[in-house]
Formats: sequence, structure tokens, C-alpha cells
Amino acid sequence: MNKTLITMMAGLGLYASASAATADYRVVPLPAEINVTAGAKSFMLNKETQICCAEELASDARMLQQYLKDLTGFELNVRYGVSGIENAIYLSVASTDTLSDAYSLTVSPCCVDIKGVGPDGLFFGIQTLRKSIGVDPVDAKGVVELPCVEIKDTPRYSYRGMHLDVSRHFMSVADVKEYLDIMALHNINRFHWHLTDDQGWRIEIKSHPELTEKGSWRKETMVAKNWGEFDGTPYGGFYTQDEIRDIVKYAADRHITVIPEIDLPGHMQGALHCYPNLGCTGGPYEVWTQWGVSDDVLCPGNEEVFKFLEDVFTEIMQMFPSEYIHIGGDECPKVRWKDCPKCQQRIAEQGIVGDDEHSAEEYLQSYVIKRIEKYLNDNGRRIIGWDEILEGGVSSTATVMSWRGEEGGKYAAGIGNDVIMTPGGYCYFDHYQSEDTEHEPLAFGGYTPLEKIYGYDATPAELTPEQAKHILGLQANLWTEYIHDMRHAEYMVLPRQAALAESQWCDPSAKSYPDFLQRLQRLERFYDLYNYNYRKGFSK
Ligand code: TNX
Repeated sequence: MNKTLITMMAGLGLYASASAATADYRVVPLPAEINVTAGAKSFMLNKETQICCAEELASDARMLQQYLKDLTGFELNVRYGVSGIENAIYLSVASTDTLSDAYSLTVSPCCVDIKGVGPDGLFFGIQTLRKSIGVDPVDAKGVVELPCVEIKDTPRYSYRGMHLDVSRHFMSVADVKEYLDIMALHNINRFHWHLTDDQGWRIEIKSHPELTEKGSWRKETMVAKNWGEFDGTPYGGFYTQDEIRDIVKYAADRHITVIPEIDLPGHMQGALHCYPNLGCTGGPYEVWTQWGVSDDVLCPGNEEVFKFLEDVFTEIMQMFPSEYIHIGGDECPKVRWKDCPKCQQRIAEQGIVGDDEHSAEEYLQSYVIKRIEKYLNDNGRRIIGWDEILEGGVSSTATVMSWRGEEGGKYAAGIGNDVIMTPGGYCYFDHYQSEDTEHEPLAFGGYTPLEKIYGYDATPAELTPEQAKHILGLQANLWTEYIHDMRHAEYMVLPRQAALAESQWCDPSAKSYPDFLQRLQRLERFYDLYNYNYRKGFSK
């Protein structure tokens, strides 16, 4: 078919429905191995098709049932513990306690068989099936044709993350659930939830009710990028512990682990407003009404700060089952500590001395991080911190999130620490999507093209194979200084998450940007179906 004809057919809506009736397994992210069985009779999915699995996989079966209903309108029957029937989709796992994202998806004339090596793998097999089927796939006879195939798939990285800042702008429970749905569509399995910052504390802590009563409200917000100009409107919002648990469960149903971040010792003005005694000067402090990096941070010379943090993390651990807890560590100016007698006393008492590499105050930050890490480790958890936690020395058990380029990540992998790559130039989705910034919604600054995200390889070439094993994966971040609501957030992350997903899932040798742009077109039909707001104009 020539290009003009395809364009004409697409314009008339003919091309989409004609091609959509047959499943296409070349989805985003592209499965590692797809072997279509030539000549075999296809599997014909219709409204009589049944979903069969063991009862312990009920949640995954229900997810698949809902996905297929969205795509076809069919309400397929789910049956537990049956085998040997035809016209069925079988779901199974090799072992329920294996941590593996690998799966196989086999389509034969009688049935579809999705087998996860572990439960997570099964879920990603379900994602591949739904994306292969595509939007509006039912033909005039009421069937969806699935050519026989054998897919074997496993991701490149186990940590495939997406972050959301809800401090600068609050997103409702429904918004966060939509964000999780979008992540699931892209096989993203870690949700890094930035819950606290200078501009608002957003999570209920029962032992410290002021954090949300007072700390979740700022009296106004700076207007756009106009420093010194404020809107005069109080702004606030927070999640109750019940809402948090609801979201954690919603994420778990989508095989997403929620990693909460309580950012310390900087980015704490929300908390300092409620407890001014936790700062070096004693305040008063306001919940910040502007963006940037505040000099007012927690005072590590004060024992009460550690009591406060332990109280907070005790409740955080009760709400979040994740092994990893993110404790921030970024952008903590040391000016207050330099002038604070309590901080200087702590430095003396710990025998800390500055040297050519780091100031005494930088070593003091390292003391804070290590002390909180120990508390969390003693409770069976592990920490992630932004790459500043390397300054002044890092314990061997901390995982480093490399955001100021890749240098921190390379260094950390070199000394044997685990690393998550999220370098600003590739992974900051608060940057512009086009150079023509005037015609884009407001963004933080910078320009991060889709192709650059697509081309990113999170394992630096200079690492030895042993060091490379420490690169657990990569994540993109959405900071929300200039992003007021979920519509805007969606626009910033879509279709970028599709490019990110291939960088997270696929081997670099299997990636091709032109091919991706073609496959993206079918994925965009899902964005349309679910009414996600996305940046148009990339797909081919
Ligand atoms: C840096 S990345 C920050 C955030 C800002 C972001 C804006 C990081 C660890 N800290 O506090 O929101 O830049 O892009």
C-alpha cells in the first residue's frame, strides 16, 4: 500500500479498524522474543471466551477481565481451578513467591496461555496481551483474531520507576490512581511518591497531627515564574492514612510497589512550620510559598529531630510494605548548621573534622543519613537517597538515586552500592517537550526530546560487568512546581513514558526509534480510550 493511500484510509478511520481486528504483538515495550507460528489457525476471542486460573490469581484475572471489557465490551467469565477447556485464556505462575518479571505468552488455535515465572511476570504478560489486542478490535462477526504466537519476555531492569511530587501541587486519590493506571500500561513497577517538601506536608502522621493540620497548607503560591508575585489564595491537601493504604493496595493490584519519600534533612519547611524547635534558629517558619531551595532545614544538633523522624518513619513503615523507603537527602544547604551551636556541638562530640574533600557540615549530613538508615535497617527496611548522600560518605547498604547526571551513579556502582539512574537531562519530565516553549504548557525549563529519552542507556559503558549489576534500573521524575493538576501531569509524562518504558524494558540492541514511533500509534489509541491527555505529534 502506498503512503498516500494509508494516510487517506487513516483519515477515513478505515485503516484503524481494518488493522485493529488482528492482534499485533509488537507492543510498547517491545517483548524480547516474538515468534509468530506461520500458517497456523488463529485463536478467535469472542464473548464466550473464558479466563481460567487458580483462585489465588483472582486479582490478576479480574484485571484482565476489566481490560478486555474496556477494549471489546465482552464481559468474560472467570473460572477457577478448571483445565482442559477450549476457547480459554489460561493464567498461571511457576511459583507464587518468585520475584521475577519474566513470562511467556502462547497463543494456539484453542487457547491463550500466559505463564509468569512469578506473579509479577504474569501481570506483564497480561499487559502484553491487552496491548496486542488493541483498542476496538472486534470485527463484524464479533471476534478478535489472535494469530498463533510464542512470546518469551523478560525486562532488562527490575527497577522501572516513575516519580510524582505531590507537595508542590497536590493530586487527589483519584488522580494518583489514574497515574498508577498509566504506569501499569507501560510495565512500570515502582512508584516513587514524593510526599513532603517545603511547600506542603501531604501525609497524615497520627503522632504528629499538626503536620497535616497546619503543614499541609500554604497561605498562597507564587504566580508562574514571577518571583515576588503571589496569588493570595490558600492552597492545601493531604492524604489520610486510610487513603494511603487504599492507594498502596490499588498499586499492588497493578504489581506496582509504592516507595514513599520523606525528604530530609532539607526540604523540610512544611514540618518546620509546625515544629519550629526542629530548626536551627527556632523560626518562625512558613510553609513555603515559592519554589527553590530553602536554607532552613532540620537541626541535627537537636536530639528531638531524631525522635521526630523515628516517629514519622514508624508510621510510614506501617503504611508502606515496600522494602525501600526514600529518605531524600538532596539540596540541603549547610549555612544554618555552620552558625548553629547545637550543630557545632554535635560535630565536636562525633569527632567530625572537615578536610579537603568535604566540610564538617557535609560529614554531619552523612551522620544524619546514616543514623536514619540504621533505624530503618533495624526495622528490616532499606534506604534510597538522592546522590547527595554520597557527600561525606555513604554506607554500603544505601541505594543511590543519581539525578545530577550519571556521575553519582557511576561512582556509587564503582564502590559497590546499588544505583537507580534518573539523570536530569534524560529523566526530568518537568522539562519541555519541544523547543517551541511558547506553545507548550508551562514547564520547569530545559528541553528533553522524546528521542533522547528513547535513546537513553542507564548502564554506563565504562562500568565493569560486576559494577553494572548494581544498576537496578531507571526512573523518570515529575516535579510539579508548574504542574497544577493531573491533566497537565499527563501531558508531561505522555508519550514520554512509552519511550522510558522501552529504555527500562528492552535490550539496547532491540531498540529502534523509527520503529518505536510506529508502535506508539497503537498505544496512543489506549491514551484516547482512557481519555489521557498526551503530547501529540510524535507517532508515525
Ligand atoms: C531538583 S531532583 C529537586 C527538586 C525540584 C527539581 C525541579 C531533586 C532531588 N531535587 O526539589 O523540584 O529540581 O526540576
